[in-house]
Amino acid sequence: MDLEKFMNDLEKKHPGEVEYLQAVREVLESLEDVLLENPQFDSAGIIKRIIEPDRVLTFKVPWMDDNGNVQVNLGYRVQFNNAIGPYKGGLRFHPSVNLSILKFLGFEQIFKNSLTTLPMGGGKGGSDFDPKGKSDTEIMRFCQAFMLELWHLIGPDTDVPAGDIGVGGREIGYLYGMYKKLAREHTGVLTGKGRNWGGSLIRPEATGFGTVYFAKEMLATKGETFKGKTVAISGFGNVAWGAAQKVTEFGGKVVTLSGPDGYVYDPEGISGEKIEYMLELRASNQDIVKPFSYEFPSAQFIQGKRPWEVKCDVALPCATQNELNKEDAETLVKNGCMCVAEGANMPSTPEAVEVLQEKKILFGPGKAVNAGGVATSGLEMSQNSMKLGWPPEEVDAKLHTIMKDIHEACVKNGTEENGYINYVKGANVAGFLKVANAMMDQGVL
Ligand code: NDP
Ligand code: 2IT
Repeated sequence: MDLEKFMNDLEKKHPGEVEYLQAVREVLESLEDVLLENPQFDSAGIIKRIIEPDRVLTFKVPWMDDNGNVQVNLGYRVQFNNAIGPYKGGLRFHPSVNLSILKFLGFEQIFKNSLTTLPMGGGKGGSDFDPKGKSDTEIMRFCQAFMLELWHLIGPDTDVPAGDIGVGGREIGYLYGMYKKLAREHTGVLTGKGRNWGGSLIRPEATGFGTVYFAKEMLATKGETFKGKTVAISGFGNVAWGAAQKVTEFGGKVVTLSGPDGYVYDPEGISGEKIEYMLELRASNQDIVKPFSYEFPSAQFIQGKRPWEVKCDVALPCATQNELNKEDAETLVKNGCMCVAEGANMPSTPEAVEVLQEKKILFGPGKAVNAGGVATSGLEMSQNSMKLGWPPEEVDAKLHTIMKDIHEACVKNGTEENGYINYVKGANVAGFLKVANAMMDQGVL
């Protein structure tokens, strides 16, 4: 396959969809050997089919703000691929949301969901709605208006949305309430639900916990553990919160968090009540991390900078895409960082990944590292189908096993001749093979 020609043609078809094109290129680069060894995939047009979503649904979301003004946002659901299960993936509410971002996330989700070992296809959705500065009632009205359009496109065996940036427990509650009213059904159509109404225990923590379970396996390949390690985390949302908890539990010291305004550096470590305060900060809809430094005097706020300039052993980017670039990667390497594991989706630029891999730093891509969130969503779907709820220890044990299995799949499919584990290749190959074989079995669709 001539990758450059293929990517040129794809760019002509989807001009300007930078993030989507970036995600497709990364996967195709990893699949070179697999495609040579399996010419049947080419004859069945698997690549041409897997890179285009089954369908893209867009709608307008009109709603009224607290001042009585009518606001109109755009809503989307990208149903990408359902070869191995119902479409499954989060909803993102952020002003930066556009089709390119949702297509990149939906595309990544196909392989991530395949890696979880659970039967889930790939999808993603969201809106350019900005939760910043909105009141609780505005958020409720927006969620209700959004669901008024989305509800007939989804279903517990069709398409199961969940949270992502800007969509947490509160939003899932409002969305689910409206779905239930319209469909007149109490089903597992959304995951991340409240514990008393069908949600799985530890789903809020799962992405962050899973990220650290995966990073623990990565460190173990070098005979290392989290004990005594200094850890830099970006973001201060759901994923960063779960990751900070688990790193602390494993004996590591989290020294940074970040927001769009800058980062906080706390040499005494971010643990206990400081981690709990992150929840307050997120729920305030203020979009800034600076108040953390007013609350805790040991924390210093560094405006407009990213946390990667801080000396650390392990870096866990948990905020958003393309937040760790080539220079950041070079700084991390220079400062002796041994492991970068992506809690967010595609936070490292391709140039940053190249630097880390060239220097043989442990590098885990988002679709493997952060798969614990959607895996626990899959467990929530199972519990809903069975009308049962498992205790937290049981869900956590299953999550831990899944993350170990994903790590093993990456090692099996990504270990190079020199012994270096190319987790990017390993995750892409393992995730792809299962979906491609299912597509082969099901005919040209
Ligand atoms: P949250 O909304 O809870 O938090 C997102 C965090 O990233 C916030 O701190 C947010 O700040 C920050 N952020 C957003 N944009 C920027 C930016 N441009 N620069 C710096 N910080 C920014 O979302 P999650 O924690 O759920 O998601 C974080 C990442 O993890 C995303 O990449 C998401 O796709 C991924 N992920 C989430 C999963 C989940 O289950 N929730 C599962 C797997 C992956 P602010 O909102 O103030 O801009
Ligand atoms: O990126 C992701 O994997 C998520 N936001 C979670 C998706 C889900 O369906 O739980």
